[in-house]
This record gives sequence, C-alpha cells and structure tokens, in this order.
Amino acid sequence: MMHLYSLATPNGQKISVALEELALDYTPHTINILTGEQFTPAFIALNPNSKIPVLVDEDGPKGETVSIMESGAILLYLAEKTGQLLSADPLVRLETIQWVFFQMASIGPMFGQFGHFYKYAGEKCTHPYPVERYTTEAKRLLQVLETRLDNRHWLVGEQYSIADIAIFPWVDCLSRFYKAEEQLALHTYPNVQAWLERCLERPAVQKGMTVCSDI
Ligand SMILES: N[C@@H](CCC(=O)N[C@@H](CS)C(=O)NCC(=O)O)C(=O)O
Repeated sequence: MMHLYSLATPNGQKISVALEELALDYTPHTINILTGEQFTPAFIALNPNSKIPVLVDEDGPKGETVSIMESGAILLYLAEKTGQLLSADPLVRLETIQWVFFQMASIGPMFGQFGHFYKYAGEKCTHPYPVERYTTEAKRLLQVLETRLDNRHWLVGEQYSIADIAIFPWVDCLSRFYKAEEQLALHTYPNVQAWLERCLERPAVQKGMTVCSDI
C-alpha cells in the first residue's frame, strides 16, 4: 500500500497523475498548506523540508517502508518500480531524466515565482520588477517547450512519460490558477497548447488532477 500526502497543486498533481496512470493502489491524504499542516511534527517526520508531495511506500526497496520527498524523485521512483513511463532504452531514458530535471530546476521554481508575484502577492509588492522578471523568464521557458514540441507528440521519444507528467501540470496552472493567458500570451505557444490538451484528455490525468483538492 502507498500513501500520498499532497494537495492539488502542480507539484502534487504530478504524483497523483502518475499513480493514476500506473493504476497503483494508494491512499490520498490532503495536506492543507494554507493552514500550515506542512509544519506539524507528523509531516516534518515525512519531509524535513515541509513541502508536499510526499509518497510513503510500505513495500519499498528491500521490503522496507520508505518515505520519499521531492516530486522528481518520486516520479523516478514510481517509474523504476513499475518499469513504466520511463523508457528502458538508455538514450531515451537519459533524455527523459534531463527534461524531468529541467522541470524541477527551472519550470517549477520560475513559474512558481511568477504566480506568486503576478497572482498572490497583491499589495504586499507593488514594484513592477518581480512581475517583469518572472514574466520574461516564464515566457523564455515556454519558448523552450514550444521549440522542443515542434513536430513532437510528447516531450521525449514516441511515448508519454514522466517528463510530460512533470511539466504539463505547471503549464496548466498558468491559466487554471494564475489566469495569466494574456500576461504570458499563451496563444503564441501553439505546440505547447496542443500538447497540454493531449495530456489533459487522458482519463488518468482527469482523475489525478483532482486528488487531494478537498480543502
Ligand atoms: N521541489 C519540491 C517543491 C514542492 C513545493 O514547493 N510544494 C509546495 C506546494 S506546490 C508546498 O508544499 N508549499 C508549502 C510551503 O512552501 O510552505 C517538489 O517538487 O516536490
């Protein structure tokens, strides 16, 4: 049995989508980060960094119970455990891991800062610099994806993989949560939009995106 401690944010959605795609048996536990549940001793015991998502697998390596933090590490763990969503071909596998790391290092932190200043900071920050800086960076990253997705159905190889799962919830969030369609001129990234639609059409994605949304 697995336990997912999460909330329906992009980092959390990655893992619930992967669990649904893999048809794994898991119990979701909603962590309300708006009321500080990530700072309770019980949660810190699972993730010393106080962030969702966390996956607990009672049937981990060597039969041990393992608690895994960091969504990229969780995606790799699930892919390796099941032999799915990550190609066994060494070259495709290497490429997939690079795009997962690209999400972890760039898309997540930069889109997250963009959303913070564009949508949530409000009157706490009236200086235009942060929104300008993160708008420029978010658009640059969207263009990286746009170019990558030229004549490609999925981000890596011929198959939907953990690279797609890592990135599409963050792209979806730009319109769904941040309402930044105009600010980021999302219509100017047609390859990205078409790929996002392909991801969102998947039944497992539709289910996974709503897990741990009950706050
Ligand atoms: N690099 C981490 C980032 C996780 C993260 O930032 N989670 C956010 C929600 S999307 C969170 O738990 N925030 C709570 C807080 O910052 O107090 C991962 O990918 O797992």
